[in-house]
Amino acid sequence: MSSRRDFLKNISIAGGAVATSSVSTFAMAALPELNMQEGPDTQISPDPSEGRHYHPVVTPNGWTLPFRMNNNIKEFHLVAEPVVREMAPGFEANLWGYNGQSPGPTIEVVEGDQVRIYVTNKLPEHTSIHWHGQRLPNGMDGVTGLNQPGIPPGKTFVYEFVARRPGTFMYHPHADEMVQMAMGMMGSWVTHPKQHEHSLIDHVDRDFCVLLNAFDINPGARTPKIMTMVDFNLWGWNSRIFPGIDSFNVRKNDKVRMRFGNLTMTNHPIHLHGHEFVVTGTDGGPTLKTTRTPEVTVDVAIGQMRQFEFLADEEGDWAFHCHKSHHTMNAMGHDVPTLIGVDHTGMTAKIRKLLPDYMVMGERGMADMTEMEMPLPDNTTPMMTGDGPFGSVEMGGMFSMVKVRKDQPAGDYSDPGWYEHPPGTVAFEYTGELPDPTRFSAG
Ligand SMILES: [Cu+2]
Repeated sequence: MSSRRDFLKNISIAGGAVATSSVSTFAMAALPELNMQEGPDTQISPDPSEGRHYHPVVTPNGWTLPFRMNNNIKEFHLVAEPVVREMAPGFEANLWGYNGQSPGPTIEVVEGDQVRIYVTNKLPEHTSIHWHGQRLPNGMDGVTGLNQPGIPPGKTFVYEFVARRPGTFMYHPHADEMVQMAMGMMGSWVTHPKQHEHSLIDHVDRDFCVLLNAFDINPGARTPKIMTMVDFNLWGWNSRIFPGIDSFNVRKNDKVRMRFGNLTMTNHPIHLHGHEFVVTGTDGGPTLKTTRTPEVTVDVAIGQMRQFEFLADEEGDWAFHCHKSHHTMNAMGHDVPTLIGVDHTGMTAKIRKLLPDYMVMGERGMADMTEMEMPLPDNTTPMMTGDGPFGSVEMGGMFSMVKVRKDQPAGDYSDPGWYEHPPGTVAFEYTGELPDPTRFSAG
């Protein structure tokens, strides 16, 4: 922990989201300043004060790593280390990550930038970083054993390459990969286009960056089970689970870009309500305009990145989630029998004589789970939860909202609260006569 305290001395007051513009010439010879992030609040990056200009992305519940310019080279400093990540209020996980959090900070550069990244290893085993999707010299590709030796604990390696293509990329270890990725080691990388006008890359008003994650952490535990291959129980965006994921707040008629990367071991069909979008990019770069068709769900397969864009022209609080229904649940067991239709009359009282906390679940479906007072272990989030204006949203995991408002002040993208529906625009109860439905009869 002492080295950790040394890092803390270097944290900038605004949580690290400040470019390091006042580095002395003497310091230029040393490692770039180490910026750390301690909490899960979304940090908004200012426009860059050095290097080529770009419009920074927003990493929900995350941040962008500040850089310094050193003789025209853009320098970053990443530290691989154990971290504590609050995945939702009341639930912390012991993960591995970078610079204080998991996922690591987003790295933002401009096409053509010469980039130098110092990587210090504070893990108990060796690591490396693979720059997923980048064109770079083979020896900078980060595969331990193949392209470089692993970075031993306590050592710092330097990666250097030109960010040749604009687009959305990811970074992650290519050393003991199963363990290190199961522990949360990953980050986003955005290369902004060099030209202000690009034929395939439009200007957007809001630009969001999300990494999909899967963890297997038993209720009450804090450390992921690293051997899990399929049966994960926590599905996150930027290592947060609903209701811990910030909403995506936009103004009506904003052009919005979403960048989703998948370093889990299954695919995630990401679904947006109330709007259509087009896929404008993959990890291979911007898509051709002729390939762009309207969609409301895009499957982000394993090891893929998908970038999609839409005009936010419908006001409201629009659900935005993975469409795998098990991925919008928090920790649960999968070996529970289906009890719909089973008559439990009298059984609970009998079993409670033996197990005082016993509850019957599922005989009317699982929605009761959101209201019941089943005792949960400490450091656990209910499996479906999240209060909305009409009750429980009954969601967990990979779920958030796109909040579209016409009266959001310019430049203010704070959470506007719940949408106030115009009168007569909310589904309502029918209270008239209910005639017997006419049913089809084969006779
Ligand atoms: Cu999913």
